[in-house]
Amino acid sequence: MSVEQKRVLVTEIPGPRSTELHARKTAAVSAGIGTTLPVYVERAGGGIVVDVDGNQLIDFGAGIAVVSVGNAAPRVVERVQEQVADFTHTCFMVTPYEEYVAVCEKVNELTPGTHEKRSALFNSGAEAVENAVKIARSATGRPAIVAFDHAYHGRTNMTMALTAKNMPYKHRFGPFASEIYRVPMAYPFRWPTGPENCADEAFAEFTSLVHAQVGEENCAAVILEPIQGEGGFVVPAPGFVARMAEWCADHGILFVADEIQTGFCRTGDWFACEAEGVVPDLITTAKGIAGGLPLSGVTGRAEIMDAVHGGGLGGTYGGNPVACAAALGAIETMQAEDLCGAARHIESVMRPRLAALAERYPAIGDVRGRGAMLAIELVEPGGTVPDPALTAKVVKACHAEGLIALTAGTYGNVLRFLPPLVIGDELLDEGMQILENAFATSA
Ligand code: PLZ
Repeated sequence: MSVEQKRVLVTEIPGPRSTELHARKTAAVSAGIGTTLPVYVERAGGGIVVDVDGNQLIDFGAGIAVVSVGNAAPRVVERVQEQVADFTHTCFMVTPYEEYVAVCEKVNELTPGTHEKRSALFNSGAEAVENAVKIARSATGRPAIVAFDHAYHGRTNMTMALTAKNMPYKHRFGPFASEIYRVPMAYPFRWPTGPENCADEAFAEFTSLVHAQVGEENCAAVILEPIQGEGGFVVPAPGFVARMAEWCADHGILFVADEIQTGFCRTGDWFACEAEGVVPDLITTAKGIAGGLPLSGVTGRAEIMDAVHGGGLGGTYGGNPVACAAALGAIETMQAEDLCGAARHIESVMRPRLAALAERYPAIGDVRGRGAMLAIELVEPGGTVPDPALTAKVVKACHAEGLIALTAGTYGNVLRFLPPLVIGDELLDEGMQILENAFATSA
């Protein structure tokens, strides 16, 4: 690895060069584009991000669950360099190329279920979700799509409609796409009658709302993140997803798993649905698939994916050859280095320490997630009243010590951890130590 796997702080965070660049950003870039941590990056690899001031930060964000194989992962770099020198673009819909087909073959093989599958490739996660909706409507001839409380599916018009949270994603951006219906999420920590009743009651509410407010025969698809991402790493109550998927199948409703954040080894399996034993009809993927290059996909049952008329799906750049080459390198890395195993190892290191932290600080109301997708939810002790102020304070303290940490959650009170799966134990330990210190000084 070309970047030394060591945290180094040589200036305050952000340092003077980053601050200078940030002033240029403010003058040149739309204020609508936010910044979590204004350190400007020069290089990155493994579990380290190097900034323009020479600081080396520990990465617990992986660019929001993207560089699971590490930044500039050797197999990704090699394949991209070869591809970029051969050709950069022809448009797959005009004159196709093998790399696109090879990515589809791989994803068809790796996603849950042994049935015949087809895939289509796009550029961003939101674009994959848009296309899953198009495919589901076309295949079923039905209009309605059901999404969940706390869901996040993107920032385009259709995906804003599917996304639950107003600020910052939807505020003043309406009107939104129609025929989107929302149902409660089986969110154990916040279920009004307690976590033990969550799966049963959420399932009952789901079926009752779909029946009464949508009508099963009007419903094309239900879309769910098997572990919610931006919504706060909400793990649905055990059994909920399987019952819901089975009920959908009984009513000719497609079950779409949005695995854009959870997919490609992140949760310790290739896809998070596997832990529930659920085989979705359609799966959306992006983020981890291509080691940092923009690529996304929809994968599903052949008869659904092929129901769309010829030429009905596509886009100029969808499945760009360089992004496909990166994906082949990333997937090869996941297989060769057993990154599903690495994600489970990360959980075995982090979860006990998060649990111990929760014992010490009653503001930590819940520790949850799976694999290398873990989170803590911060509340006023003893209850469920969100504490976004403490969350912001802790994350700021982490940043100041050179740990890239992210928040999430409808109420902005979740600290989430998404390290690259190739991070070493020393950095993982040091990152946890920084988090523990941040609680000691903030809580
Ligand atoms: N579905 C489950 O997590 C992207 C969003 C960051 P795009 N999550 C990170 C931000 O603030 O924009 C995401 C996701 C799930 C869809 C998406 C959308 O993927 O590649 O950002 O379009």
